[in-house]
Amino acid sequence: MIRLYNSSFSGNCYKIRLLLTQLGIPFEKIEVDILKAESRTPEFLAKNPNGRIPLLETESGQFLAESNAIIFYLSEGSQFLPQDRFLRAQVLQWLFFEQYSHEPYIATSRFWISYLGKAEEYQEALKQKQEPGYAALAVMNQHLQKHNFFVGEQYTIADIGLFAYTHVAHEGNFDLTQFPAIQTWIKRVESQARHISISK
Ligand SMILES: N[C@@H](CCC(=O)N[C@@H](CS)C(=O)NCC(=O)O)C(=O)O
Repeated sequence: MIRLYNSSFSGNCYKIRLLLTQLGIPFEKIEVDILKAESRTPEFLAKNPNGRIPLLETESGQFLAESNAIIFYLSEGSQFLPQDRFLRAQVLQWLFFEQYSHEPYIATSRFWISYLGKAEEYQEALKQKQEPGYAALAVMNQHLQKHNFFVGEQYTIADIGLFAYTHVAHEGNFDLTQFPAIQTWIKRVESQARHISISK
């Protein structure tokens, strides 16, 4: 059985849990406490030298890190990844956008505020995350004003990748009320078959 080295709070891990559930693929969750540096032990580093979760262990014992690489791998041949070459590249475009322009601002703010409870301590750094975080949300909102989903008018892993931290952006002090198209898209994603919440 597939194994997921997981943290229940992590949006990056949630991407994998959501996709595996929607694909109907059973998997074993192995909880890794990152606050106790369990992803930095020699045993874990032997599996992922980058010392981070999520980490997927395939049935044949191969290890794959990076959330968006994992969902790309798992979705191959499914309805969640288009066949068309250009649409596949657009999926990657949004997944790279998520990692470079979105996650470092929105996910990190959420981690400091809602997981570590250190809003005061990180006040200055949090302030600096606001502008680029809102810029990413504005790009998404603009796209979603004209489209139901991110790629090819169908629910794909691009939506899963971006949904993970966007729907909990308020936990990082980002206000989504000024982005009505994102709010509608969130409801659309949540209404997909076999959707599970981040707490599952
Ligand atoms: N780009 C990576 C980010 C992975 C990442 O930052 N994971 C965090 C939890 S969400 C982690 O493992 N932190 C523990 C550490 O850095 O020691 C991905 O998309 O999977």
